[in-house]
Amino acid sequence: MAERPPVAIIMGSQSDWETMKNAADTLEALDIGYEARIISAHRTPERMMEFAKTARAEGFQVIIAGAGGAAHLPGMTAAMTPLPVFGVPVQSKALSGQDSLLSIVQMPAGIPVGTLAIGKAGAINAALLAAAVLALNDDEVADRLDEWRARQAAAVADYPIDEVP
Ligand code: RP5
Repeated sequence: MAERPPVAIIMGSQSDWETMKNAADTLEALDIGYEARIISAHRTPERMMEFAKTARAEGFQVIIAGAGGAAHLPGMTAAMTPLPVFGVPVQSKALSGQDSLLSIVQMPAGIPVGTLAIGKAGAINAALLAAAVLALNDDEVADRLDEWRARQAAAVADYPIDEVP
């Protein structure tokens, strides 16, 4: 069996990729391997079960799950794997992601999903949180995460300027 990368990015639909690509790009910037897959709790429940039940044995260490609307994917996945699951509420058209957020964040006690912000910020932060988890046992990842933060800090100007409209 081919060894899996440490992070799985799963999402309910192709339409989630625009958001979840931000997690993928952030992992790439940190030189952390990932596999991105479309897995829907509603439309492909058997694919979800197969993935979640085997994720740890396959070699994944952290799962980032993005979904929108009645967003069951992160919670259902977390119910079937001991791996840490970070949920990204995708900004839905009807309710701007409020539905996604509440669906993901309000897990009953016993099965946790670490829930991030709605949309792009949440996807980026899910990747950074995944990196922080991996960094606990990987000094090279820890160093790259430190460098990423240092670059971010260095890019913030001391003083504001007038922007060209
Ligand atoms: C959810 O339904 C997906 O996560 C997506 O955010 C939402 C809408 O999916 P599409 O109708 O765009 O495929 O399962």
